[in-house]
Amino acid sequence: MLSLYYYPGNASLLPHMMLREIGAEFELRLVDRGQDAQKSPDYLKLNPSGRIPVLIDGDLVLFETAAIVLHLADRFPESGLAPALGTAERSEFYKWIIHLTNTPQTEFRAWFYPHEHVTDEAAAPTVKDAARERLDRMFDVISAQLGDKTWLLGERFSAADLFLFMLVRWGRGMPRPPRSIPNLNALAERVLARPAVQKALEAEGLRAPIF
Ligand SMILES: N[C@@H](CCC(=O)N[C@@H](CS)C(=O)NCC(=O)O)C(=O)O
Repeated sequence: MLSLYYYPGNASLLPHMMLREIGAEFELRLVDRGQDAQKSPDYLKLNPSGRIPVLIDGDLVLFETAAIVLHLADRFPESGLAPALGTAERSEFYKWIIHLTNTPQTEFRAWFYPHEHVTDEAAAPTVKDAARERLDRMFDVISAQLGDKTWLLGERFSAADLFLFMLVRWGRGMPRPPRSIPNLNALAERVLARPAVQKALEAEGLRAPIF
């Protein structure tokens, strides 16, 4: 049995959407951020960083969203959420998962949690502003790479598109939201139209406007 520790709209949304795409049997376990449950002793045993998500797969306890993505893609190859091993497409897939996790996803931490990056709280707004500028540039780079392709890998949908969808969603409160970039908006709309994605959003209680 698979269990996903989640909070609505958090990084857990990505593996949640994958589990729905796969059609796997799984349970959702809410981490109550209102109570700081991600910092509770029980949760820290699962993820010592105190961050969401965690996936339990039998005896395996996995934290780090990108690791969970790669694990699920390998565990359910028939889902087609990643190209076949050993292909050039698979390497492109790795590129995107790693780029999205360690470039924009990491930058979003500075945007959402600027106080973590300062010793003087008064400086937090400038950290947020600088994160916004970097995120704007990052989304421009992703948009240029995507071009007029349907999905990040071209004609083939993959978990990387779910990842990008989640990040576009996270940027909805930015002065220049990523959805204002036409090809990013079009990709996010295509992802949003997928029945599995609709189910995940509904289960997390996320309603329009989604991004
Ligand atoms: N690198 C981690 C980052 C996870 C992360 O930052 N999760 C956020 C929610 S999106 C979180 O747990 N925030 C609450 C906190 O840091 O206390 C991953 O990808 O799993």
